[in-house]
Amino acid sequence: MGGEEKTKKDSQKYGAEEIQILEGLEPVKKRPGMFIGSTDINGLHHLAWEAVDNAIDEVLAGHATEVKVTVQKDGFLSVEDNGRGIPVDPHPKYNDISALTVVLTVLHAGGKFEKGAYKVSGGLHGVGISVTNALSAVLKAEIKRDGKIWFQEFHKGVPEEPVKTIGDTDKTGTKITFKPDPDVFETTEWNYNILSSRLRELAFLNKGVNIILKDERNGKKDVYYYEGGISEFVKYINKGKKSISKVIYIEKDKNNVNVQVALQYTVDFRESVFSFTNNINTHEGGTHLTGFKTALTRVLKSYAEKHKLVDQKVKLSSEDFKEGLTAIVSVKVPEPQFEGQTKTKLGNSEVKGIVDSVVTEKLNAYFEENPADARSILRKSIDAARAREAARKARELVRRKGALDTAMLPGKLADCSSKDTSKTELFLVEGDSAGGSAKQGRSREFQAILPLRGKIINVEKARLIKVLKNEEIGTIVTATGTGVGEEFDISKLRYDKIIIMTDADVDGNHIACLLLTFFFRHMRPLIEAGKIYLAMPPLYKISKGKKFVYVYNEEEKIKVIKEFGEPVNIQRYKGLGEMNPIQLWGTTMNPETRTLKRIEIEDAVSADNIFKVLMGDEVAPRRAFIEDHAKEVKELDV
Ligand code: 0RA
Repeated sequence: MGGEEKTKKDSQKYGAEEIQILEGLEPVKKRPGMFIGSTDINGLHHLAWEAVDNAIDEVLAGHATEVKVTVQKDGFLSVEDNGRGIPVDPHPKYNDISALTVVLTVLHAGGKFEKGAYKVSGGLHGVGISVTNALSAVLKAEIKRDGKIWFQEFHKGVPEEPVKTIGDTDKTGTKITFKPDPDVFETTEWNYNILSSRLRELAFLNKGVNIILKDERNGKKDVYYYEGGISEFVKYINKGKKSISKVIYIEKDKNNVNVQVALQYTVDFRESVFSFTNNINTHEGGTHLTGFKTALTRVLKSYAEKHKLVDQKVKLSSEDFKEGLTAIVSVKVPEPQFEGQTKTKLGNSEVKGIVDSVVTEKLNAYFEENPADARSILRKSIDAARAREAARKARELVRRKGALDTAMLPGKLADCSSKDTSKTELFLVEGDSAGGSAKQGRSREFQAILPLRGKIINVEKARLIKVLKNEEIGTIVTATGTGVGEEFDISKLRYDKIIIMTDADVDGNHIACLLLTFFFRHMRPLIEAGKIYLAMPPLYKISKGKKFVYVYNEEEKIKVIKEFGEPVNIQRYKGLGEMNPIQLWGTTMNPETRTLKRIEIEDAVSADNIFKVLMGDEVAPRRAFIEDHAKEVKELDV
């Protein structure tokens, strides 16, 4: 409110053009979501991406070598590059107001100075640095050029005073320092993980760019620089996996489109393919990805035929070339068209043919020179074709079971009586004794219990066919009702929440991770829809006389002991099985008092990596995963 008042008062000093500038950012302030997607933590970081994209553009144009991002202690974040510096001279179209002011106060003014140079920013980002300015409580621009340091400060997008000089310098560059507006954002706290994974990704996607991330809140620092670009991205994703080919790197400019592809096969059974357009992760794929897959399939198939590597009985399909494939497809397109539900699908039809022809040409040449790689890839693809046929049969079996309603539900399942799937919950419970307590303690109407007693297969280390034959997995799939893999259908989900309830110990964590990995690999939409939760059983019961409380972590324990005053009686729960049905209900299952953690996985690249690390033989990272990816949901409104 105060901001609006001020705008009006100040505007009396300005002429028509200045008023246009002052009012130019109003749409952004009125509807921030339209410009940055949301006002949650993702929208917050979007402010940084606008500034970073501009700095990266300056590097890609060949004028800068370095981008430095610094999180300050006071909520400010700065983005600095050593490029030419945003021009500060009077802009004739805007009544000779400094070009810097125009860039920061006029929507989409960023690219108007230079025609022809193609900007990589676009699509989701690329709304311009003026949006960052509009949604910042304070933004300071410091420009080094023409021997001087130029400075201008803005409050909620409104300049405090015209651009001024504050010193001399022989350097050039741009530094934008800003503090997001707390009236706009749900949170204004910068998240190091979000910043670092995106900056690392940008360094992979733009080889030779030097990106420095510093966090002055805790002294953390990371430097990202990859000479090999996306080849190193593929190596990073494949770290710890056994490869069966070298990393194959393809790059070519064709019809104004820059095509870069890096791929490698490993002994894994999964596919990890990520595509990008102008540095934006095209989650939904598009023409570049189609072009790549078409070419890869055609080249490998014709190599197999030409060298008589495959007999008549096996029919290779594009599916079979996915197994163990890790690839990055990155294109830079002058005028990208983004389509799809989340505007992350590349639509430009010409790009399909361009990528197809570039990949066909280079891959053919590569395999002629590296026949050993071609042969080991094809050996794996032929294996996959044989396994595919077997998997089809196995899937059908599971589907047939799942399709038949309650009559075919697994015997171990204690189902709930309500059919209202907006309220029902399925508890996956470790062990028979805990399963028994849960069955007795539950709310029978809305809560179903599936005790898991057998061994859960590690899906990272097995083909789908074997996964589905695993009894525990089979019963989970049947109970949820959705089917699995290609047949997966979330509309058939029989529960609103699927809650993993395991002991709070090493084994319990391992089982939770195995289940999460399965959901991530084969029923990912359940995670994306926020349907998967972890139950949080208490670690201790602390009592003194007749008073007692359950505590869920070590911090709480210390607090309660202080509150009660020593001596207190501390009972440690080693497992769910130690609680009687009433206790289990009260502490862990009752929607009115329990705490659940919802599993959220935002970034597929890092999640992919995490699961790989997680399901290796080390125990420690599992705990870290749960901490990082589970968001606490207190359910007070149920
Ligand atoms: C247009 C023209 C010129 C520089 C820039 C844009 C520029 C923008 C940003 C945004 C962040 N860092 C930047 N660095 C440069 C300069 C034209 C000239 O010097 O002739």
